[in-house]
Amino acid sequence: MSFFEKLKSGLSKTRENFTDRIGDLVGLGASIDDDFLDELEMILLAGDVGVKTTTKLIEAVRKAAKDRTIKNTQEVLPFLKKTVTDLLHDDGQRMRIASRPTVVLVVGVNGVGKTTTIGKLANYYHLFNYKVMLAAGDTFRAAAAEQLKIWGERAQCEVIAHEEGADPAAVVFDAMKAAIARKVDLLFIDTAGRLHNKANLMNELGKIDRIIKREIPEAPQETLLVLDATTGQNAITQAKVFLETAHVTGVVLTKLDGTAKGGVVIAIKEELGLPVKWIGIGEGQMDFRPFEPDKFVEALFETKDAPQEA
Ligand SMILES: Nc1nc2c(ncn2[C@@H]2O[C@H](COP(=O)(O)OP(=O)(O)O)[C@@H](O)[C@H]2O)c(=O)[nH]1
Ligand SMILES: [Mg+2]
Repeated sequence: MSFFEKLKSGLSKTRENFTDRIGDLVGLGASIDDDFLDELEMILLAGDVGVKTTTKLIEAVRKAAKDRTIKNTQEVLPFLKKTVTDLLHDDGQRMRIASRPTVVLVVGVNGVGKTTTIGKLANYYHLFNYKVMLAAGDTFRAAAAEQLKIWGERAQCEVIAHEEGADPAAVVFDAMKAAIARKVDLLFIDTAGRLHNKANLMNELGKIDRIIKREIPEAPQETLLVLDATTGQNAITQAKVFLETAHVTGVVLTKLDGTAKGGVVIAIKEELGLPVKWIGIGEGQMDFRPFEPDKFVEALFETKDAPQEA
């Protein structure tokens, strides 16, 4: 299966719940009136696109209909497709790997897929011949470091880890020293997500940040917030807490495979002002790609009865 096929199959539930329903609505042949827009709004909200983004999209359709940019309901889907693609475009999409080492801090709540994401990132950059190092900053469970070591072996990169219960800041300190000494291109730092409250989280991330900056003042160059797509709009709520505690530069949206809540991608950009940089569409090492708005929208909006576009 090509990656696009895989993306399409991963997004199939979202498509059924979202694009196909829009397709059905459009198929009814009604004009673009208030009833039509209400229905469309319901579908977008049910697709986890979020209130703010949905309102924006509905207003765009209303205006386009008024301007006669779109003349009938059949033109609504292509119009939405283009509007969503435009919304998702962001110059900051790509990860910047300018200086050596580029430090990438990975944050997010427990279970969203941080460690898996780091493993996939390590593999991805290893394939492009970058020298990668991993830091096991989640010291709450021995299993967390073990999991990271397995990923590290697969990607043939060094993993800096301490024993269970160690201070994450100490792991980060060692990793920073090692990354500089061994001239690695990329250092990915895993963190624990099981922090009970915001004060705790701020404290922990603040400490890690100070340790990193002591070695490299402009690092971490990237702070990736990992969000689980299956949680839909809750992911947005979670993200807001992290935005208050860390300088997040982008989002990794995991578990897009097998969820109907893929519309949350659109909400992330609009409601959080953050680019989605990577997406996870499975548990395997290759089930991971840079987020490309065009391809994503193409996969999302390919309806069962829409003609194939060249
Ligand atoms: N289906 C699917 N599962 C994923 C994806 N990313 C991570 N997982 C699974 O989610 C679970 C939690 O992942 P983990 O990396 O340990 O989360 P962490 O607690 O944030 O480090 C594991 O079972 C992973 O295999 C994904 O893109 N798709
Ligand atoms: Mg983990």
